[in-house]
Amino acid sequence: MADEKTKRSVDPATLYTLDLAEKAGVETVWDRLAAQKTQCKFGKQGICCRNCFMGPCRVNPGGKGAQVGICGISADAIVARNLLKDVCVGTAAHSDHGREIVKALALAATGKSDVYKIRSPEKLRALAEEYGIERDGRSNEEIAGDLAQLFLAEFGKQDGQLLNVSRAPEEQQKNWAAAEAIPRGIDREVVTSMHLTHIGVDNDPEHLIMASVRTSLADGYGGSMIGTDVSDVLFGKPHPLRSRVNLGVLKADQINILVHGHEPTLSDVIVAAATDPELLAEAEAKGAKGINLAGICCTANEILMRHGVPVAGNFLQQELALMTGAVDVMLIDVQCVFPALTEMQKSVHTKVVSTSPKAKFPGALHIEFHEDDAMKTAKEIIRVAIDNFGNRDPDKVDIPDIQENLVAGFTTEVVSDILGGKYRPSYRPLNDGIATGRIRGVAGVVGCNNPKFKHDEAHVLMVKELIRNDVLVLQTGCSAIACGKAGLLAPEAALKYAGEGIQEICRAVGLPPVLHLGSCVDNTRILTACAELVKEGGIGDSFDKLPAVGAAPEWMSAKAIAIGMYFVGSGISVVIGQSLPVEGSEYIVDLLTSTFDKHFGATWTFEPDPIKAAHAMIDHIDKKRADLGLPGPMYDVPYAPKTGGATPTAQASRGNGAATVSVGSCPGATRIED
Ligand code: NFS
Repeated sequence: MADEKTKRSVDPATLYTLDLAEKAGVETVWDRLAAQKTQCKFGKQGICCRNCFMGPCRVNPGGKGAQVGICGISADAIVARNLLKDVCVGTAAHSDHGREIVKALALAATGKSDVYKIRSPEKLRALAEEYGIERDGRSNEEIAGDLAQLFLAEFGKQDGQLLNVSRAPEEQQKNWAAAEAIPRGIDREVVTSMHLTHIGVDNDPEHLIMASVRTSLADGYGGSMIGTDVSDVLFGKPHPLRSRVNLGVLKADQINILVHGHEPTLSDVIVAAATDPELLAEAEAKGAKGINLAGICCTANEILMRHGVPVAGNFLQQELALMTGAVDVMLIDVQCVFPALTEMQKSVHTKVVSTSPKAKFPGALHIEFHEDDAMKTAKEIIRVAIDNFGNRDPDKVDIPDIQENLVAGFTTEVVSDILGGKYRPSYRPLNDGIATGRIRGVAGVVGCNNPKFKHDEAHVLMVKELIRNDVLVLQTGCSAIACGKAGLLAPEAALKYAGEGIQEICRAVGLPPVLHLGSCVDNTRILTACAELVKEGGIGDSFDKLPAVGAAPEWMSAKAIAIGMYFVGSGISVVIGQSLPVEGSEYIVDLLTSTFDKHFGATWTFEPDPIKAAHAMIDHIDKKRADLGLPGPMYDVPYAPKTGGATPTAQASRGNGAATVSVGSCPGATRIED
């Protein structure tokens, strides 16, 4: 295989199918990245302003050319305003997802839906208790109706504060109040922040950044947190289960349906429909040995967590899955879906079926999904796959025989149940493990793939180095899928990769060293788990004091920025691979990477080398331990050498202070002096 190609991924199934794509002359995301040539540095640094149409303006702080925009706005404010817009987009995406799930809860409350039911009355009643909803003598449906209305009101609330703000420790709430960052209503924060970014409104850089914190908190403690809680009520609370991951989960002799996107309202129903005896009989009549369901991206994580449905791959594998020639339908809904899929389907027999009223893909077969008709739509889509099975060319089916075992299904509650035993749920053993230094600390490693980085490499290297140093790792999203493919979520990973301390804990309480907590919306499980650590006591009485840290080494989406911002705003420092698009303003870089510590007790760090990033995370954990007066790690091991850093692909990302990328795609643009 050509050297150039092996630079693209560490995953053998990805390399195998990349080879298939090359032989078929089919373009992939890596080819399209290369076709971009050099990317616009003004955009990358956040100093391109398109907020009014006197522009677009490009400013070049400290260099040649314009120092301010045509309206007179400073580079600092342009950068802050652009970042705020990104946070709005990410928050809107998560929160709109959350809204749909609450609407499905309202439907379940009517008792008339054949698919949406209260599958976790326990969680429903726990939430009702938390929010003061009457439970005695009332049916689950009655309670669910009240809960749905309460949550819907969170989206439309105008003033006051979101209910879940009170789930955060007091210190965080004080910090937010001081920074005017307490989120009022979910939709309100997005709309108000978008207003702030209009020409001639807010141009105070710090004020804009605080608005981005407030908006991101409306995601973390609003849309996303509600989305996770209600998904548990509707689709069942996840429990640890075994499954498999990577393209080898596709089956040559069965009808393969891949679900790709984010919303469990559809994918969960597809899981039920795929076992319908009538449909199975129809599949058999067409010569298939069954209906095989698998997933890509976060919708895969949703049905993996609750049903053990195998995961075919993460973000950068969505096109390559089609190259196996074995996917009869790829069902897409919203977020992280390449428009290129509809072009890709032309070279194979796959039918791409779009389902969301919010996302149409020209060239896809559009079968619109509505919650009140969910099962009928799910069956219709499965029938498209059954019919399309006959169009498969068996000679072109080429599924890499590559898959890994994994364990998923961890939640805030599950960790407590496992540690404390079913009748005495508790975080005490975990807190004790951390306090003694057997576990050095906790790291959330989450987020996307990005073709600017060698696919999966940064996730895998970072997580291996963390667990080797006795840091317990919590994962979600495409990062969890990456580590699953590398065998890090398998039960035997502790013995193979973890340090002695983690091994002892894993043996004693039966936890793996890397816990899969679900989709990106489920990053809120990390917040609620941290709240439990604080409540249990002994390792810090607020989030910013915990020996805990977050990372998104291969991030690429606006959602990732919103997530990072609500973690940092919550006092949990975050290390990301490529920098945020803020480097056109030294003031904003300094605010996010340093001054934020005074406001929130946490900062952003930009570090593309995952080993260096892991070491920065461990150092951060050690500092938090020292601040708390906790002993050092029980089993200290030397750091791994820093030579195994992430490999940038065609479009090199930059490390701190190492920018050399020239401006190419803005006509008339000149290079910015670094
Ligand atoms: Ni998260 Fe999920 Fe993956 Fe990134 Fe996209 S699927 S919500 S944004 S790419 S982790």
